[in-house]
Amino acid sequence: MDQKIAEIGSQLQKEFEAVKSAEELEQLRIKYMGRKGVVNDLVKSIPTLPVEQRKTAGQLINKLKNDINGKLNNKKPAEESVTTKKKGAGLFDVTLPGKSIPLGNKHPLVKTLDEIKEIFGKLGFEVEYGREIELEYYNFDALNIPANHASRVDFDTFYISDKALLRSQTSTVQIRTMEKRKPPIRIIAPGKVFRPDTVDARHSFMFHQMEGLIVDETVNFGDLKAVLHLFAKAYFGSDIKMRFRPSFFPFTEPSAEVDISCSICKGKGCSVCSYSGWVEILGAGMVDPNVFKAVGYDEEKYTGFAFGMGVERITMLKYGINDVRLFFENDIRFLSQFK
Ligand code: 2NM
Repeated sequence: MDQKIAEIGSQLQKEFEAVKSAEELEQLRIKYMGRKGVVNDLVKSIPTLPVEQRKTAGQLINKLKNDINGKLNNKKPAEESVTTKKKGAGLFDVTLPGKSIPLGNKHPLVKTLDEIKEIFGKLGFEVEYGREIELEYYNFDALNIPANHASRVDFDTFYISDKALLRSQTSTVQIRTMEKRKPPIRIIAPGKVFRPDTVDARHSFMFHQMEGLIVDETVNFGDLKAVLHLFAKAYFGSDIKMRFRPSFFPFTEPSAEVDISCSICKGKGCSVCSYSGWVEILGAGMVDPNVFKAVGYDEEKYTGFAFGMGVERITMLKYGINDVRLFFENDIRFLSQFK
């Protein structure tokens, strides 16, 4: 038996050395280790041996098994490296063009928000954030929108409870900032707002607003026009024109709606501007004295202006996007266009 096992061992060694491919190696594995293989035959013959020889035979067979397994495992990587070398793989041609790795990019709304912050930052505005769940007081009362007043309907609101709601405008941030700081104040407040609108190409129940506020002792409507004109030229391009139309907001007096010459057709008339040549980009006005009273400012001493714009809206006007839902569907074919 010992003799036989030793012979199998040396036979195996020779056959291993001759192996050239993975298939041949597999054949060898089956021949020795398979269910009807050489090693199993040996195991089966143990009961035919005299009792005193069985133990050593068993040990020798186990050792042979381990040897074969070791050889099988060691042979594989060696085998592979032989073939890879043959094919010339593992070497590479440094003159080939590289594979480009696709990079992500900022969401178009984040891009717009970054640009807005940059432009107003240069004009000395600080950025303030507030909370998305607000009290009725900050969303309405402090903004000179009395209870049961018809104008509350314009800012249709998701109520959470009697007094708590999802803010429908970021003016809440302005009120909280004025409550905790004294003038001079120069801030912008970007963020999410919520209104129970039915979703379509122009409406979303959640969108982004960017409001701004300046309060000081001599702020006037001319300052408002200058700041907004500077912003519009920086964001849309220096060739745009701007116009102010009289309007009404409860929190500003006087109030205006502000248009720019259509950035898509340059004012010539197209479907984006309904062939008028003008598109509305924001609302603004001089802060109503009642708002100053609500935050405890001396309304005889201070004046200020405020403005608000839709972030989705100005992004759509700049790039000619015709459906607000595109911002929230996360379709990579849309998002990847804003490098
Ligand atoms: C707008 C238009 C006009 C506004 C007013 C205030 C505050 F708090 F100072 F009274 N914040 N934002 C305002 C003014 C917002 O959005 C279209």
